[in-house]
Amino acid sequence: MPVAVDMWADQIRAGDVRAISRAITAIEDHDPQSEELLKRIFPSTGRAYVIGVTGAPGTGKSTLVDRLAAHYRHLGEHVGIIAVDPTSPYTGGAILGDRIRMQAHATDAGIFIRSMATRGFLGGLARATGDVALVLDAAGKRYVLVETVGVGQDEVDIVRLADCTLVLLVPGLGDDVQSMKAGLMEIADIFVLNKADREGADRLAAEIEAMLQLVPERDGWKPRIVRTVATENKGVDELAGEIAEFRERTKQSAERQAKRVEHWRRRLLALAEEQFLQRAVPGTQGEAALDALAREVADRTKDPYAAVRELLSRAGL
Ligand SMILES: Nc1nc2c(ncn2[C@@H]2O[C@H](COP(=O)(O)OP(=O)(O)O)[C@@H](O)[C@H]2O)c(=O)[nH]1
Ligand SMILES: [Mg+2]
Repeated sequence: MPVAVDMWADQIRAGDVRAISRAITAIEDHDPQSEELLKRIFPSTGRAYVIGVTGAPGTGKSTLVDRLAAHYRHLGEHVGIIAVDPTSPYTGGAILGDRIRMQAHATDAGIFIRSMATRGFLGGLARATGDVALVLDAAGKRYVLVETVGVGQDEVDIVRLADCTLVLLVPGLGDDVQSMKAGLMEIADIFVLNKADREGADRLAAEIEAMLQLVPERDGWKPRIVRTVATENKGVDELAGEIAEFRERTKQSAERQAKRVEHWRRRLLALAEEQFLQRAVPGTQGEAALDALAREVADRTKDPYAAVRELLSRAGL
């Protein structure tokens, strides 16, 4: 097995599409081999620039990601795309629209697109996405674009793994800045005002501007607003320019360093939690056992400390 995993890691480093696909499936399936693999490829990671693209469904994330990917491909860079969209109906793990996009890029080995199945992760989705990003990083993708719907904590966690976060807003969706989740406002490095061809773009830009007055600058960076019409490829070069400037400005910043440490701190805790749970309440009965314990505590038939004690001893601790 070690030899096989070594070979697999080599294939990934060489950018082999099938090896990458297999790795992602192994991560999604919690295959123990994925851990061995990730250990081997980790030294080859840290070179990709991860761009998170988030916003409500229908704001044009997929369309924009596609255009941005094409932009980077024109520069000769290899690109990886991870689409995480729990609101989309999945058919065998891939969103239909993304499948079509995949076919459009099928002849280009420099671009890798994968939809993540979001079922059955139980909070581990961010971890899985992070691991997939590592695989694409090791495979030589210089840009990794992560599309996610900005709705729940899971999504915010996913976006946290990005080096640069784009938040998409569109005019006239009843998606006013006021109603936007505060969490999303805080993580936006660049606001993309997509569908700028629509009425209400000026008003939305003014609203974002007004809101930005209230947000303190981070590391001397005031989030920018870029107008795009993704379907017509308008504003995409400007957006890439802003991303490049953000990247340059934050390269040496203490904030970025702190963000990376914080990122790994979260991931280490998530990994530890996952591994602990696997030991304490393993297998398919695991969730049920945990539920049963939680119910006992809720019913006051057990105190929480006794329940934790039980979990710890089940894990052999
Ligand atoms: N008018 C207009 N339509 C757009 C624009 N960008 C995307 N769309 C359309 O909006 C719809 C949703 O786009 P999609 O990329 O799937 O959004 P997602 O759900 O955020 O990934 C599609 O029909 C796109 O063609 C834009 O800039 N202007
Ligand atoms: Mg989409």
